[in-house]
Amino acid sequence: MWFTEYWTQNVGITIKAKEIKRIKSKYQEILVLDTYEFGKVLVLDGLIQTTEKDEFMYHEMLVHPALVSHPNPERVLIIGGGDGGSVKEALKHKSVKEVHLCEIDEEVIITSEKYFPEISSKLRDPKVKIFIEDGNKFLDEEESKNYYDVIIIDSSDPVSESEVLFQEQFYKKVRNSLRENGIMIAQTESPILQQEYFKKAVKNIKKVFKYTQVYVGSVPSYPSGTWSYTIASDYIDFLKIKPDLSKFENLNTKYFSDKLYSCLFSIPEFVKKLISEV
Ligand code: SPD
Repeated sequence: MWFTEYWTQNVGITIKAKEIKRIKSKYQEILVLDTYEFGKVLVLDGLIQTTEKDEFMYHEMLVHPALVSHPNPERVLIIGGGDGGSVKEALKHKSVKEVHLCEIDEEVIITSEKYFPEISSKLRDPKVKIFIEDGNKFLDEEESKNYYDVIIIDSSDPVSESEVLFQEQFYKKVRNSLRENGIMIAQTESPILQQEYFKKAVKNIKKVFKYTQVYVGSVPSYPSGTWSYTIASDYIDFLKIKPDLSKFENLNTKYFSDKLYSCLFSIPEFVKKLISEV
């Protein structure tokens, strides 16, 4: 049997599956595909979120640039990311003392623990605290204010519940929840097939933070295969810092590296042009 995700009205990705499991949660339809090429694949409301084959490409690029850029990241918040891939990467950094995961849909966590044991393997680590809540509301709580060193927005695409996670008001709440030297990193969609989403997210992030940089990476199962990430801070000028090499040690990564970090912000000209238009 075949599964198709429509990336636009005119193009999509089609994957052959041995088996498809369907779970209906309070928020969305969850599919777990057992595929020939991508291993197990997690799909939310028709959109691929995680595949066993390429999850490292996305999660490493989402998590490590922010964690190596921060001088001493101890408290990390992940909004979304119920599959556990970002938690797994964040815990590789020795300085990290606590990781809060705020996922709106508990069923995503349950499904990931059942079908993606490796990706979700660190969700029950003693440093991890899971909150089943709307990330936007979570940041209204007094305890969140001025608390985190790094906030990772591991959202799905800006539709339904996730739409708010791409808005200026939300990024302001993120900024207020960061303490000194705080850094936010957000996935900001495909700069090829989702240019309007990309530009809107970058525009809103730029309105809120003093320093903002975009970088791109490859994720074959995501629209166009080229994905963007936007890192932001009121304290850290990403173009000026040079993280200590020891921060890259023992990360055991398959995509990210110190060499990659050294040219992270050398992005393609067409992406620079899109940013100049926001
Ligand atoms: N088009 C899919 C974009 C999904 C980005 N977030 C995925 C969450 C995986 N942890």
